[in-house]
Parts: sequence; C-alpha cells; structure tokens
Amino acid sequence: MYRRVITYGTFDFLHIGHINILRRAKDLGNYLVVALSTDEFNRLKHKQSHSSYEERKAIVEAIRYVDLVIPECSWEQKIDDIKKHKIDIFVMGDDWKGEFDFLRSYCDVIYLPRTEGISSTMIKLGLSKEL
Ligand code: C2G
Repeated sequence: MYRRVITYGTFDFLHIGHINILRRAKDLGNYLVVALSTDEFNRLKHKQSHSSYEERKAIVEAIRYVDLVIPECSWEQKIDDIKKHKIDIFVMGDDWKGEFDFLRSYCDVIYLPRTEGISSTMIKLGLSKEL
C-alpha cells in the first residue's frame, strides 16, 4: 500500500545532511513530496538562499528519493498540502522537534536526528567540518 511522505525545507547548498533526511524520509514510505521554500518564503524565514527556487527545485528533483517537488510559500499551507497530496507521514529534522505536532491530527509526525557537522551556513561561511 502507498505510504506518502512529505518534508519541507530550503535545501540550499545541497549537502549530505539534506541527502540523509531525504533518504530516511523516503525509507519511511514509498512516495516522497518535498515542499521547497520559495525565495519569497525564505525571506519570511529570514533566510537568504544562494540558489534561486528554480535552481534548488531542479537540484532536489534530481535526487532519486524525491518523487515530487512543490513550492512552500507560507507557514500555513502544511494542512492543505497533507490533504491535497494524501500524506501519511510528515517528516522534519529534529531542530524542528515539537513545532509541527499540531499536524498529528492529520498524519504521523516524525522528527529525525539532524546530521551533525554540516549546514548550509557552514558551507556559506566556508567553514570546514573540523571547526
Ligand atoms: N537537515 C539535517 N541535517 C543538517 C541540516 C539540515 O537533517 N545538517 C535537515 C533539516 O532538519 C530540515 C531539512 O534538512 O529537515 C532541510 O533543511 P533546511 O533547508 O535548513 O530547512 P529549513 O530552513 O529548516 O526549512 O516549513 C519548514 C521549513 O521550510 C524548514
């Protein structure tokens, strides 16, 4: 039977932490939707992404674990996304632990451990893992 998973993010400077969460999210089911933050929504998150939405979308769509990429334009769209895409499992890294528990009325909510020692910010600042 179909187990449909969704996760959200900016996925700028794609790195192993992103790949790890996408792989684990897909392993929880058999269809993975990624809601990718638009450039405008990044501004709402006070994030400036290096790559445009179009570039980040093309990169995330190229990942074997990803079945569909949709735009994330607002904080409020998650319930509609879950209904529209018939989502069974919502997945985020555990830096978001607890933030999305309200979605438990609509689907399973799973927070997965982040990958230590890597972040888009570190890459942006040119820091190595050892720092
Ligand atoms: N991540 C991870 N390990 C890292 C870095 C990121 O597991 N070292 C995970 C994050 O926990 C998140 C996903 O990768 O689940 C995408 O990370 P970001 O692009 O930083 O996403 P964020 O800005 O947290 O957006 O509505 C939710 C927001 O859009 C989440």
